[in-house]
Amino acid sequence: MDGWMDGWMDGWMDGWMDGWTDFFRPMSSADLRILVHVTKSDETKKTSVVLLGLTGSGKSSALNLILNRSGNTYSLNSSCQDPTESTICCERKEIFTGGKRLILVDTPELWDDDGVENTELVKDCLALALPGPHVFLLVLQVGRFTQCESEMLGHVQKIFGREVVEHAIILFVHFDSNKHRPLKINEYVAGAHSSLQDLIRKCGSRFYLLNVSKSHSGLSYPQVKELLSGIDKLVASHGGRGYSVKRFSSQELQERNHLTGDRKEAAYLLGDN
Ligand SMILES: Nc1nc2c(ncn2[C@@H]2O[C@H](COP(=O)(O)OP(=O)(O)O)[C@@H](O)[C@H]2O)c(=O)[nH]1
Ligand SMILES: [Mg+2]
Repeated sequence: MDGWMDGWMDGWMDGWMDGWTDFFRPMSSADLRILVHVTKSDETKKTSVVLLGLTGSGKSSALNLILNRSGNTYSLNSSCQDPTESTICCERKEIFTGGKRLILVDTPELWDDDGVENTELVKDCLALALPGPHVFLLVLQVGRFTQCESEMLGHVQKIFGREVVEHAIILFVHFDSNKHRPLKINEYVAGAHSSLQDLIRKCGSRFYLLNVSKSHSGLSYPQVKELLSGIDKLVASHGGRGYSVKRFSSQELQERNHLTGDRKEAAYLLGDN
């Protein structure tokens, strides 16, 4: 009897262990293909937002605030390996917010004083914004509107195409605002220079404000929420379709993103659930 039980137990244990050894075996290329396939289909559901503007306008500060307020930073890709204090390359961050993944692409100024684009940076930013970009945030600092700011939309349209305005939102960044007299952005815009009003009008009169301040940060929670909902609304108005810049093929951009893409998928395999 003992011998029969032993034999039965051994057989049962072998089968049971087979299941576990199968579970613990290293992933085959077929497994990886399935996982990568899943992550690729997830990719197409993402919304991506590119932050554009002059150096010092507040793009990186705004992006960091959005990341802080919406939590859950997901992954990071960068078109360069050597991040420094000021932005010198395009960077991609992801957050999980409102049940969706949102890609945020930070950029350095993409044009020089004569408005001539840095084509490599432009390609980087578009590659990192795949499957979009869906929205362009044109970042302006409150209280600063010089000749350079008034020429910005012209440069952006030259680089990305005239229709870029249909996917654009103006984002005002206010540093060190007065907590006792918070800025009312509608009043600010109503009293602004006509060329700023013109710029806003060309961008469908879509504008939002973010307060960047170390001393009083409470205001920025509802501001980030409003901005994210404005982004959602604009994306929905385009049926979720991204914007394509005709002079770069999607194949070229996908290939450009290939290396960072590999790293991204590795991050999903480790961290996604
Ligand atoms: N007054 C003030 N300036 C800030 C604050 N945070 C950043 N800055 C400055 O604002 C400028 C814009 O910052 P940044 O977000 O890097 O601009 P970007 O070049 O558009 O990315 C930089 O010169 C920063 O030093 C802040 O809390 N208060
Ligand atoms: Mg920056």
